[in-house]
Amino acid sequence: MFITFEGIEGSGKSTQRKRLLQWLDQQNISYISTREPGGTGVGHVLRDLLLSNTSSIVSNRTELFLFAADRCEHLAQVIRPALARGDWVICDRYVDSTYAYQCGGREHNEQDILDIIRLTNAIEPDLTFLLDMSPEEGLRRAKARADLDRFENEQLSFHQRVREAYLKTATKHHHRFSIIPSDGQSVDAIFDMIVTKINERRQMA
Ligand code: Z5A
Repeated sequence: MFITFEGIEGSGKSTQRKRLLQWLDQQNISYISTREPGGTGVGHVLRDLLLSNTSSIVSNRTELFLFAADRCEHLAQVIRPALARGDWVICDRYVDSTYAYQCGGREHNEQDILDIIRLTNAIEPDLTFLLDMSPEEGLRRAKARADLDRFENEQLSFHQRVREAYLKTATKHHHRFSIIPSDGQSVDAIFDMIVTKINERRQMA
């Protein structure tokens, strides 16, 4: 199974991904855990460029193409080989982040973003968990944890557009999305919803 976690910063993706990895260990399911940007050696370099506050990127188009380049390498080096071996792939952010941040946040033309996503030849995930949260709460958590990166430093309106774009794409791709309302929910309660959904999907397979 190919499972992705999506949501605004601080929404709990990493926390839930780690819980899921423990659960997969208990189930004796072999998996790889990965993320975008930065799932490969090339991706590490791109991640630094994309997230650093001192990055010299000025064009939003450059940013878009760097995320796309990161994904092409990630698919070729990590995701496709793992799925071919029969491993589950658990990925923190993927194509829906490009839609939410570059189309929603940066306000690129929607069709251009869909075309770029198509050109990366991305495999569609089986399940995508959208940890839906108010940007105020997500940013509060992000600020409490560490220095803010280039995206976290954006205005609140940017993060509101990101959230709206996520909800829009989740409605469009409802066959694979599970929207999890995460404001005020405990880590355990969210994880229970995730496992329930995965078990439902396994029974259907
Ligand atoms: N980006 C893009 O623009 N286009 C693309 O195509 C792609 C990405 C792929 C990558 O950042 C950036 O790249 C991202 C979008 C852009 N923008 N930003 N920023 P990232 O993925 O590396 O970083 P992030 O999204 O900001 O992740 P994060 O800050 O690590 O957040 P998280 O993983 O969702 O949350 P967390 O680390 O699990 O939890 C945050 C804190 O909340 C932490 O202290 C937890 O202990 C706490 N937490 C978690 N769950 C709970 C609950 N349920 N209750 C209370 N507290 C909780």
